[in-house]
Amino acid sequence: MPDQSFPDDFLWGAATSAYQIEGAADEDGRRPSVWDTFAAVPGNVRDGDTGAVAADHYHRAAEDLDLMASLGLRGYRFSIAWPRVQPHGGGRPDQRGLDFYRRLVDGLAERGIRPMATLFHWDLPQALQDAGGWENRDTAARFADYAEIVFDALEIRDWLTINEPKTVVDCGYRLGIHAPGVRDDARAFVALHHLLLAHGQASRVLHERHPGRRIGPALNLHPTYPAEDTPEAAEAARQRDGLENRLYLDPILTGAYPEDTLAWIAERSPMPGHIRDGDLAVISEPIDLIGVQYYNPIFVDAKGERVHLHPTAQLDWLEIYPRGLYDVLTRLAADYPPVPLVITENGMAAPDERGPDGRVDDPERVAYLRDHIAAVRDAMAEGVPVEGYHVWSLLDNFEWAEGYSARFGIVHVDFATQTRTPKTSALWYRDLIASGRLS
Ligand code: GBH
Repeated sequence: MPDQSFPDDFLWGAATSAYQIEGAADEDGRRPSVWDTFAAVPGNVRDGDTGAVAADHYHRAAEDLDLMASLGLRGYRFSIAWPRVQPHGGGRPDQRGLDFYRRLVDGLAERGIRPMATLFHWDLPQALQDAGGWENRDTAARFADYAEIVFDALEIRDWLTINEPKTVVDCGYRLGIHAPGVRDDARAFVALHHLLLAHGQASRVLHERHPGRRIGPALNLHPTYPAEDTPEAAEAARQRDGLENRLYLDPILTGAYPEDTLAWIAERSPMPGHIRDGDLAVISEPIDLIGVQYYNPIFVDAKGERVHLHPTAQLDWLEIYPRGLYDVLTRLAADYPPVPLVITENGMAAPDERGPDGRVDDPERVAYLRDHIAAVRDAMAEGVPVEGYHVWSLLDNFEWAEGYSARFGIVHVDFATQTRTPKTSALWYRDLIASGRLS
């Protein structure tokens, strides 16, 4: 039986993002982000839900901090809302927005919880979208300005740049199911290049201004596998790996786009023409950590179509395959230069409801977390440098196009009353943190 225990200093945390929990969309000077605009259009979000109130965290941060402490969390990953700091996407910051995050960071420090802040979790100021958004190269420069403001204002050691550039590209610009709702490959990959440029520029700013602090991207990685034992399926899986993983990992970690994937993109997008001399040196600014986000594998058949070979959670993309997390972690260690890894998201959705006894029992989530955390431990046993694990999510929240119908929290939120109830999984996680070992 493998060793069940984790190092004493393992960072056990939980993650959230601003638009998904804060609400208070019009308060303290905040102006709309692309998600306020997108969610306001009927048909874009299930049931017409928006993040206007969400989990009301902006008004309940003190209570939520106590909740984190009661679970024994050692780390908390949250994101900063750019439209609170620079409501119009540029210029002098609004101090009220910064003060909210200063108080949050102070509250974490008082409780001995380590902060990890994401600069951008999809809530681009609408004013910048009106100027072209990520298709406009200037947005990367605006992002570096914004990053400098928050780096200087907040006493935080560990930072993440862009949350899941791949999801912005795929869901926001190819499928059109996330803000800004574009369905155009030509535009999507131009946006991709500028997202990566923004990542690199902000990372440089941190290193120049705050040596000793750490920064990296938060990448959703999807291990790809052939669904059948044919050379065609193997080749389809290799191609798909380019679009899912190497397209993000290679430029950041090795300073070059993967040639096969870039050739595929060149047939669909003017993106290669937007790569200027020096861009890849910026994009490959050395990083101090990789935020690894893992939810599901991708199995493809000979035609390159995704097929599901395992049970799925509430959302049909959420095929459950814990071994995929082990494969992602060991692959990073084998194929790329060594960088400390932090799991910045992992979790599952369920339509959890409070039972008559007032409790919320979520045995499927307990099993999901247990099996994925065991996969992390297996990778660590082989020497993969994983520093921590953040469950997605601390609270039930606004699940983007799914609205409030999909609950990812280990803590249930009754959105009518904003009552928080730790689910069985939260109590299980609390016990795991306290003991430091899976049993
Ligand atoms: C993460 O995204 C996000 O960082 C977080 O905000 C979110 O709440 C959490 O995970 C749970 O979803 O192409 O129709 O099959 C996960 C992103 C979600 C991206 C599913 C790809 C596929 C939708 N992934 N999506 S579809």
